[in-house]
Amino acid sequence: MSTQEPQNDTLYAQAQTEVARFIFDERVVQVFPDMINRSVPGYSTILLMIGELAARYAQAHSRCYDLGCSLGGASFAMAKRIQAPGVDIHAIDSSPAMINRFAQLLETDAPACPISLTQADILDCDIHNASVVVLNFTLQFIPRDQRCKLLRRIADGMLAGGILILSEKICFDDQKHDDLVQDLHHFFKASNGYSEMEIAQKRNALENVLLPETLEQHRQRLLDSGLQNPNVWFQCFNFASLIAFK
Ligand code: GEK
Repeated sequence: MSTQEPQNDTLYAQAQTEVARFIFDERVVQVFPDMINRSVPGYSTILLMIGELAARYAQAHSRCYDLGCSLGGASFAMAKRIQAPGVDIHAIDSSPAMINRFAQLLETDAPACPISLTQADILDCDIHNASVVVLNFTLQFIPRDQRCKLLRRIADGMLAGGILILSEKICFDDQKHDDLVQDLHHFFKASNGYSEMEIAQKRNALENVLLPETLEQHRQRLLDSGLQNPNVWFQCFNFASLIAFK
């Protein structure tokens, strides 16, 4: 396991004859904070506000879940702000490299609110007694035909008054608007120092890996899963976060 300091994301800076399918391995872990901040507009604002939402909705003696936690951005944001007694945060990710690095970060910065880490597929995890569930840019990596079942299981494991926060890269039925927001996102990445080649190679790597859907598809699925009032609370170009209530 590497203990190196985080590095700048140069994973796609060199021309590759064949761009491999994107995976969350050790190389991605090393650059992950830089990669997500330079690629996802509003990422730091979303984390800040996940902390605020957890402060409001975490119920005493309940669980908060961070599903597809990566290095624990959302877990740390929640842990810093939760005041309710007896809350613990369950952070789950299928990538061993992510979980190993998150464990190292916890060793140096363990918050008062306990965070437990599990390396597992969120499709197989038990969810219960949940007052706050976070899927921060994770559902987009789950096969589309598995998403309903996962959201039903999440909704079934939630307490009355609990919330689900769902952040996703989204697409639009209106092709003209979809082209515009993709172009604005491209500009955002270029302004953050990514070259045209890096942007293009990363897009190829994510093809058929990151599978976006429309806001309407997300809203309908949340309702079908038994959650209520699904609404967007954050959006920037083709990135949005929704909140839904049990
Ligand atoms: C953050 N939420 O910083 N089971 C568990 N984990 C999974 C699965 C699965 N089936 N599929 C993908 N992952 C984080 C950012 S990143 C988003 C989330 C991004 C994990 C995967 O290993 C990765 O760590 C995470 O979902 C997606 O707030 O990189 O765009």
